[in-house]
Amino acid sequence: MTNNPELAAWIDAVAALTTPDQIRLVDGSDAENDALIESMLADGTLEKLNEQTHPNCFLHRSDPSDVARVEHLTFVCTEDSEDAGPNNNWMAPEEGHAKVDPLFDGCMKGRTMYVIPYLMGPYGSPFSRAGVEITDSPYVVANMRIMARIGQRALDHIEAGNSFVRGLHSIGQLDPEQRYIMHFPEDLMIKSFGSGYGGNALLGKKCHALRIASWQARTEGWLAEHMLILGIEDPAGNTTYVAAAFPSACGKTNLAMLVPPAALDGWKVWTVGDDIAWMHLGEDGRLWAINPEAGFFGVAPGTSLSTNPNCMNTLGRNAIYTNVAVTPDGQPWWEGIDGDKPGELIDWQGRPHSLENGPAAHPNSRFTVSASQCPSYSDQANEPQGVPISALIFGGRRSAVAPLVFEALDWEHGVFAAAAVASETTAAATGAVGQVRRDPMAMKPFCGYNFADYWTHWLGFKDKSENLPKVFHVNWFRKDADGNFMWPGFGDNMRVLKWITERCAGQSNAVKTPIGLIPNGSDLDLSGLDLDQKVVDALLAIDPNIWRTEIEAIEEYFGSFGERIPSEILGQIERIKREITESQRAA
Ligand code: OXD
Ligand code: MN
Repeated sequence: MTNNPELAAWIDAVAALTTPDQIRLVDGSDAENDALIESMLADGTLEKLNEQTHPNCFLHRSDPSDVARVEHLTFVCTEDSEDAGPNNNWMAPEEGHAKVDPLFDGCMKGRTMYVIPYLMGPYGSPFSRAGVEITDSPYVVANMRIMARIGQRALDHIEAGNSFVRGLHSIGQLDPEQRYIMHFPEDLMIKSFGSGYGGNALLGKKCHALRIASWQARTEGWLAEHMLILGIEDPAGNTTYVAAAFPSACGKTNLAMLVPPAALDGWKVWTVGDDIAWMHLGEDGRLWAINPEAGFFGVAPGTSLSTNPNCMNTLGRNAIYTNVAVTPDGQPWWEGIDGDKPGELIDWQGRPHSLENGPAAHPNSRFTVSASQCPSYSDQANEPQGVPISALIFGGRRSAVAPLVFEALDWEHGVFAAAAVASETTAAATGAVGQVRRDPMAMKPFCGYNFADYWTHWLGFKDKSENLPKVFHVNWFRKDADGNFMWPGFGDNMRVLKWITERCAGQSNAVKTPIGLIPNGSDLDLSGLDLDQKVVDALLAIDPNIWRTEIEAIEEYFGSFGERIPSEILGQIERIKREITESQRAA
């Protein structure tokens, strides 16, 4: 199967443990994919959607107990618990293996074991990394084929002597009581059992490209982040690249594919990635970013021609839909899609839709589709060196407190502001929705090591370069007293992106406040937007009393990291508190 002795030995060991009926090395070819799809149609894993309206599209309904990432069952197994940190569930590696290995024992009996060599990142990039996922799920194979670069070229990369991450996955019996997503960063290894869903099962994505890669990135001096990457082209044809981190289901895919409003004629957005960025310092001191993924695994509900036309024009063909509803004529359907709700629908569990059963599409229903189909896909997306990043943007879903946008005073303050991000939880993970939690750099579920060490790693970049990106914080989700969103969001977010590019070019103004640099209402291009000046002022206002409480909450959160917390972070807290007091005295 392979001339790499380490890989061959691991495949043999896994086969001996899991006892599959057959073993297949996945080559990623069309013929192989067609045969897999046929077998999944035959056994009901997939359903064919309307070929006229959605050519080559399929629906998968997952087990109803297996619909999202399971953070409480996700572990980072390091020798020293302090290395995993309070931000992760921890187990000693020995204990982690002892917990899952018995579950894998014989689990592939009667099944085929697929060996998927994959590459995260463009072919020929010095920053791309390989992995091998062994799985008993053909659905995982079909999704990995879209999300990563799989098959012979990935195997060639491994056989050329490059290191690879070993990921073992079985759906087991899809029993939530026997579900574990285990990471062994010291051994570049993942073991995932009992789930067939998204980030739990497509191991190249969250497990490898974020948890394991963030560990490698710290050791090797780069950054693996939960960020979209986009290019903003101005009317003169200059493109500024930015990377932006938002928690799951907070609009990364929409921002990555944004279509500017008509009033901002001549501006364009180019999509490089919608979920993950790997960034390295270039010789010029700038951060250069690649998207390790090749596809989008996006949240379906809310996606429409008005919220994300580029996405709608991406996902109408060659896509796998998971847990969406279907119309009587076999078209995928979800809450928020264009048009009137059809009178009859089959819901995500395959039942005739009835409101008593909740939404027709699961709130975390997804589409998997190749990035190359996206009309706004950047011609730089496969550049081996990546794209140079001028701004890093962080944000969360906050109905109160955080203003529409602020710019950090410098790198150190930017790292603090990113580490202090809070956001309301969404359906992307199991658990309560709508609760504010700290989600530093949008990496709470994904940082494969102690957050305090992670912030130290981030802060360390200031000693390595004088050419780092500017840092911004945004919040599209402020609500008024009646619970309505105050900012239109979606395409109109271009107005904020425009101000950000202007700031990167040393243009446009800002006012200094204790929490950062805020635009005046007149600094934002609001042409063609019918928004009351009072609303704009409220979106940009910093209330010192609210911010004092916020800083206290941030301080308490950082306190949970004990002595490892970098002094610069504590210094920022003191500075902001002092400046809030001074501003109140002056007022
Ligand atoms: C994702 C997530 O699937 O963040 O990208 O949950
Ligand atoms: Mn994500």
